[in-house]
Amino acid sequence: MILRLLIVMLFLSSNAYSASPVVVGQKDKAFTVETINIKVGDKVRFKNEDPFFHNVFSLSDTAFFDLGSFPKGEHRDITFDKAGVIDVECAIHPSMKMTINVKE
Ligand SMILES: [Cu+2]
Repeated sequence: MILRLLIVMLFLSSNAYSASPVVVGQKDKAFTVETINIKVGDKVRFKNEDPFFHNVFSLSDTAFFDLGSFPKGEHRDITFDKAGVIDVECAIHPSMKMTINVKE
């Protein structure tokens, strides 16, 4: 009984943890972090902190996405459900690159 209760508590606390996203900002035409290490099921928030648009995308097999153009102060969230390496870029600023490592 106690073991089952512990498992339920662990499950609930791990869910609460994954609910808060890892923030990757776009500031001064660059990503605020070069690399992040996350786990399958984690959420990443791409937040534009520049006074102009960014268009964050990935052509990686692990996670193929295009967030579209979004202005200052806005963000887009993505939950990563597959392990692997993801190269993230900006369609508007070719020098912008960062990497997401998703582990099981
Ligand atoms: Cu950009």
